[in-house]
Amino acid sequence: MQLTINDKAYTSSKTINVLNPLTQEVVAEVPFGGREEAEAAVKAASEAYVPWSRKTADARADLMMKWHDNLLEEEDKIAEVMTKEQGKPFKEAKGEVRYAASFIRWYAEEARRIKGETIPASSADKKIVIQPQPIGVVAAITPWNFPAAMITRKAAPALAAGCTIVIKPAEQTPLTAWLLKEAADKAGIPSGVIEVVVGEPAVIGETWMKSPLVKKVTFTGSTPVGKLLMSQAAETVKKVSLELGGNAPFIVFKDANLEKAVQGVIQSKFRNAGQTCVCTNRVYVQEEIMEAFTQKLKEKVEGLLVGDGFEENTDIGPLINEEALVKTEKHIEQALKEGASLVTGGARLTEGSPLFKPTVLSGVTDNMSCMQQETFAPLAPIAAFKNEEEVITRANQSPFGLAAYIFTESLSTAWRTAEALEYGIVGINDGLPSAAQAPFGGMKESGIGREGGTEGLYEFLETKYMSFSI
Ligand code: TXE
Repeated sequence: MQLTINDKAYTSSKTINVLNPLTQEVVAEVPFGGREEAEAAVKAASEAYVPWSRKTADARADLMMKWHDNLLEEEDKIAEVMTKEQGKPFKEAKGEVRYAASFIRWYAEEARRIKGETIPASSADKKIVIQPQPIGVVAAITPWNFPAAMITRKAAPALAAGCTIVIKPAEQTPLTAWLLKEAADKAGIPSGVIEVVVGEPAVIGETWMKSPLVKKVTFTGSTPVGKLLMSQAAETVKKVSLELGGNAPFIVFKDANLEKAVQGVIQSKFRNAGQTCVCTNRVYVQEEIMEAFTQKLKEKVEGLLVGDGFEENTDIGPLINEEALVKTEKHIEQALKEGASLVTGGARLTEGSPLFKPTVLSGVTDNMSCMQQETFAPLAPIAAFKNEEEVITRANQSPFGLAAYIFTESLSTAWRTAEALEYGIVGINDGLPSAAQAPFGGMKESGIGREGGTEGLYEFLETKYMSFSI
């Protein structure tokens, strides 16, 4: 695989193998860059910044739309690579390519609507004009769970705003990132506007955080790395957007439509093998319906097929690596030891397999690690609750605040609960609340800033005001 920076091929002395998480076969060997490559990318992005930011919004939007079209044209090719390096079912990978493209389209349209305003000044001979301007070169560090969408959700608003961007994809999934870059090149997006560097995370991160040329960092990944980047970014006072972990509560009130609620858990918990930051992590069910709900969920979960993502009927692929499997096993083992019951699943498909059976636990308590930490696996722990006030308190007892879900047929219960939850995203009878036009992001330790929607665009814009004396 030929990686380039500023159109020049780079062959780092170090390489890494990209592994197929299902078979452990080597999908590709790629150069693993370091400081030199990180600096070269920033230099290229910095040189490309002025010409790109001075293009008309129409010109930027047109190029972005070509990028969008290229992604859709190459949907199968990109999805195939994604399934190989990440493991998610091919049909889900195709869905992700379309989702990734939807950010490009939405922001291409939005690029044309970046506008300022005038405000009345204190005297008649003064005019105050507010004008948003691109922030400059942006550094993006992205995770492996959504190898395409996490890139376009950052790159599309950056490009629309007039910024250029350097991207370090996760070392597990560099190939999808590279295909996105190729599609951008083919669209005619000038060299330097998007640069992708595959390489040493800590070295690249530190180089970019120290660089005065980088004006903003946007990161999706684990909380410890987010905190580290934020502290490094402080040195040059960069603008920071962080999308970190979650611990999503899924609350089912006794008046909920059970079919819908069960479907909501399936969508929000088992998609991508449970490796999604908005994944349901704790299911709270009102005690009156506990038995009926658990039985229905058990039936649905037992209908999910675990296997090779290239098999047409596969619903759940492998977990990303052995570490993720061991963490899942530990969470289940600890919960069972402390009194939880196994409803279904609970183990790998076969001994040593990277495939984990979709699992439901009942009778869990809030102090168990599966309720305290993001398991990031197909594990749904269920706990009972008595009333609204109690469940809101328990749901909010977390340092995280990304997504929450409420299932009820009562408008007033939904409204009161949604307002009281300390979460950036609340799905109400909806297990799939993410959308390009919505401001995705979390409260508390789940992050800073929003991605998607108009809010996501303004993360890449500075506000300037000009005061005219006329
Ligand atoms: O994350 P990391 P990991 C959560 C989830 C998961 C856990 C660990 O709970 O189980 O985090 O996942 C780059 N300087 N989420 O280990 O390490 C890394 O190369 C600069 C939630 O994969 O944070 C990759 O590109 N960069 C989540 C990116 O950070 C560094 C998505 C994410 O990897 C770095 C993924 C460093 N020192 C995991 N160290 C979500 N919010 O969706 C690593 N990286």
